[in-house]
Amino acid sequence: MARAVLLGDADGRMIELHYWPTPNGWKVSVALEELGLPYSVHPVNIGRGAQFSPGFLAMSPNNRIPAIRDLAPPDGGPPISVFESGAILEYLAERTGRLCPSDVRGRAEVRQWLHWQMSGLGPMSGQAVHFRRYAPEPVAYAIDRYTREVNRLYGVLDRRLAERPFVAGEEYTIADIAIAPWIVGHARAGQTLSDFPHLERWYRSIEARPAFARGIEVGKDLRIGPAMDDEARRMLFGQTAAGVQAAANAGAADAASTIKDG
Ligand SMILES: N[C@@H](CCC(=O)N[C@@H](CS)C(=O)NCC(=O)O)C(=O)O
Repeated sequence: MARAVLLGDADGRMIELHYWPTPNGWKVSVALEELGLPYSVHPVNIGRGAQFSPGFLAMSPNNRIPAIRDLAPPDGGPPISVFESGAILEYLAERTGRLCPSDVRGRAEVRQWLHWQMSGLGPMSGQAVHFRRYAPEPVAYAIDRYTREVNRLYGVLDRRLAERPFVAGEEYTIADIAIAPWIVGHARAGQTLSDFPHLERWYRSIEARPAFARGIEVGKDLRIGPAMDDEARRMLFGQTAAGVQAAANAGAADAASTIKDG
């Protein structure tokens, strides 16, 4: 029986990207650019509470960007939404059959480095930047602890890249796409790239990819700088279970305007 072919939104864009220009958001904009999938960008102003809007929470119950909605899923069914950047990268790779090898060994390589980024490099770099740039007063122990841990992780990555062009081997994969956006802010995390020559060589080769550059540019004018205002601080750093519930009940900001056509 013929299956209805869903082409996406009115303009034929199959993926909605719910996004703010941060390292976790860039992973998905970079992947979508690399894959050449038609997508629309829906800014979620996390400094103004848009992550608590009911529409966004329905896709991303953890009130964090990024999230996607696939308007034309391959099974022909209703839209599929996915949150967590690692899960989104895996979804897109599976959806397209690209950016991840098909053999069991190659996939295992990609997955372990993807999860290494999700559980280690991302959260530790986030804490390092938080205590180095955003904490209301300097906390030497926290700065030292997270800057050292990020340094250790850069060392792990450097050794890995000493023996292969890309993180998972010979090919550029979603593991590279997960990691590289977190290297963009290496100075903010207290790291010097020239201390890690293999990592630096790899990062320069990725930075030179047009799709990477385009992905990082998506919504760049929206970025929250180091001079974060009080409202953004409260939204981002004051969250508790009760506070998030209250914001969700209040139905915070509307996050549905499109800023870029894919
Ligand atoms: N593990 C999550 C982390 C996502 C995350 O931390 N997103 C931040 C921006 S980089 C965010 O949405 N913050 C909003 C908030 O803290 O409410 C992922 O990789 O998707």
